[in-house]
Amino acid sequence: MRGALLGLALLAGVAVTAPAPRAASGARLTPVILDTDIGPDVDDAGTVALLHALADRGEAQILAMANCTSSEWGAPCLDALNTYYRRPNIPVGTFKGQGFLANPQEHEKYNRAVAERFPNSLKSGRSAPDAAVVYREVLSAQPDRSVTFCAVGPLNNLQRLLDSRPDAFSALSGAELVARKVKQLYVMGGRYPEGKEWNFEQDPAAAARVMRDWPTPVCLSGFEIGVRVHTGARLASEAPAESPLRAAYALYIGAGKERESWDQTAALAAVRGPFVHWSASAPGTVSVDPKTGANRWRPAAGGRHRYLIERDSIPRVKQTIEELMLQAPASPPHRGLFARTTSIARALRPGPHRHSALGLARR
Ligand SMILES: [Ca+2]
Repeated sequence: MRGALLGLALLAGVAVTAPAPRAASGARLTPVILDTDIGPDVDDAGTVALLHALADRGEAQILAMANCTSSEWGAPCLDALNTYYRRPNIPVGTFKGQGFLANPQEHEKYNRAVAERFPNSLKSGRSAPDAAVVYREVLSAQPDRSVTFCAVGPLNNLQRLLDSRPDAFSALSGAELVARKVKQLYVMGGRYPEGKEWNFEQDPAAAARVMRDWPTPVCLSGFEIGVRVHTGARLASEAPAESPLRAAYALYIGAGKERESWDQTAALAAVRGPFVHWSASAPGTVSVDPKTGANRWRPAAGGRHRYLIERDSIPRVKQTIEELMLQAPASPPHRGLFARTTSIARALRPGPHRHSALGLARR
């Protein structure tokens, strides 16, 4: 099956470079870096859980994560999820500049609670290193053309990586380092073949720059792919009370309710490739208006950009994503690890719908 998919990928012109490391099962292991705006929406938390599940299944290796908002709670929220999933040592960076959200406090419906109430070693984004520095350090230690980047928020961190200068980790510029070490980029962003979507609109200049200059093949999961895949309702009844993922969904949308799965689709395709659950467009070029974030894909021979196209039924994609989000961490919790979570577990008993003034119109 893998061979057939590889052949399909080759025929379709998808980048196939140096073989990835093999998991114990013999399957290809996708080394992945996740860039996320965790906080303004909750599918980012679902995506972190999904990546850990894929790592526990021997399909992915999580190299690093970074938060791309200005919220001080994004990085510790990521660290808390990583700690719950038994990978507390994943490097976590954060955007250090003034970000795209005018008032980050309005977008902290769950990331602050998870950061404050679930074990993690960062406590605040102020203790997290700069995302571009984390990316440079991690990339410099990887085999050439091996790393899969997955970006599920605005692209300001990726823009800063491209703009980064030689440092103690690498004599290469950011763009050179990406060209050397990265195999491919998956992005949740835009609509296809054209339209407008929240991630590109938040930092249109960054989206335009990354789409224009990112030197590897890019596969995009547009708004239309995740919008019909609703997940998260089962967490309230099937995930343990000490799960920070369950807490995140309950705080964001209300226990037992569902949310669109924009970001999970990009991460699932990043790890498994575009053709396992979807198909992909022909090669082309995505252009983004640097003022409005509106995007357009045009076919182009030798183009680096493809977008996902629905193939599997919506219920089937939903089930795949939900099973991964509900997958328990691979080993039992460390004794005492959840001592501080009892108050949030109590707070998260099913109750009135909790979503606040932010509402549900993310995009
Ligand atoms: Ca996101």
